[in-house]
Amino acid sequence: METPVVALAGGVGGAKLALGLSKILAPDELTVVVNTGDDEEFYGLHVSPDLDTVMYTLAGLSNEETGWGLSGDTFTAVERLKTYGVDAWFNLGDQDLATHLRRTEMLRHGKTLSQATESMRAALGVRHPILPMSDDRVRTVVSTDEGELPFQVYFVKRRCEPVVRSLSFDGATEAAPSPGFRAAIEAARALVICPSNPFVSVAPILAVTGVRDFVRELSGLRVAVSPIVGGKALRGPAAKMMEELGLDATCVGVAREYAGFCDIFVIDEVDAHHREEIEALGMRAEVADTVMETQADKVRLARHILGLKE
Ligand code: FO1
Repeated sequence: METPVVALAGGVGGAKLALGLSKILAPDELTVVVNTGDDEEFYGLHVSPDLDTVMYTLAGLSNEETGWGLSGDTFTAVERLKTYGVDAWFNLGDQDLATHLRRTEMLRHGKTLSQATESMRAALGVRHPILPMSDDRVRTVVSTDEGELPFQVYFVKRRCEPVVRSLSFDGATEAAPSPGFRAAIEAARALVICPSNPFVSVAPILAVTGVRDFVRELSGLRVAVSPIVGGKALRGPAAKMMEELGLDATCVGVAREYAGFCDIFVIDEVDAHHREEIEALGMRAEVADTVMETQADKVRLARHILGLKE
């Protein structure tokens, strides 16, 4: 694979591969573009969960147990909000609060989400660029058997229990890619779609005006990694969502989402028997050990992907 590389990422799964890539590639060889469809205002603050998960992971500060927030954080401020009668179901950690306070203040003073993210990632010592997919407001809405739910209500408050009927990305067609995203994808010699949820992490990025065309026109290698291994999501509701949407909850079902604009689809060793079905979709199937538990796993998968050739 040639550089520079653009990696599209959602939360935890995306952050893991982004970390692996960042251990091999120099800061001018990798740009991580992150979903902001999950962004929401909580307690008066702008929260960007996926941007923060990627930023904290690359800074070595992430909470490995929860997958979100900062390692060793406490929740006394949220407990205090409950004392005031606030229905505080979204847990912002005490240290994490500083990130949301800073971001909100910068946005209120006219800075863009890109500028706020850039300032904080540099302050945390992260050397690789991390960019929001857009500086414009895009919000993922989950249409369920309980009605339309904002993404965080579906995911955190309702613990992904409602049955998903469809997904939409409010504002995506009016949103422009962030300036850095546009520049990075124009310069890119390869694209990696991280093993994030294709419906709620990657789809919002692809829904931003022009992004699908940018990806289609990219001359280098375009590689996607399956977040579904052995018919199960490594994390999160992807498999349950696929079943509810009437899709095949396997790596093949994910591959169908990327057919037409990906050259190589990376599947886990346990899914090697799906190779032919994937190749029938017009993509090359590449078998790898995609489960990333340790840092060595993340670097190993990243190295495998970077070693792919047309
Ligand atoms: N996920 C939860 O399941 N419960 C929480 O209380 C929660 C709080 C939270 C705070 C900050 C943050 O950046 C992320 C947080 N998340 C929480 C995770 C997040 O909502 C989701 O994992 C992502 O949006 C999905 O990628």
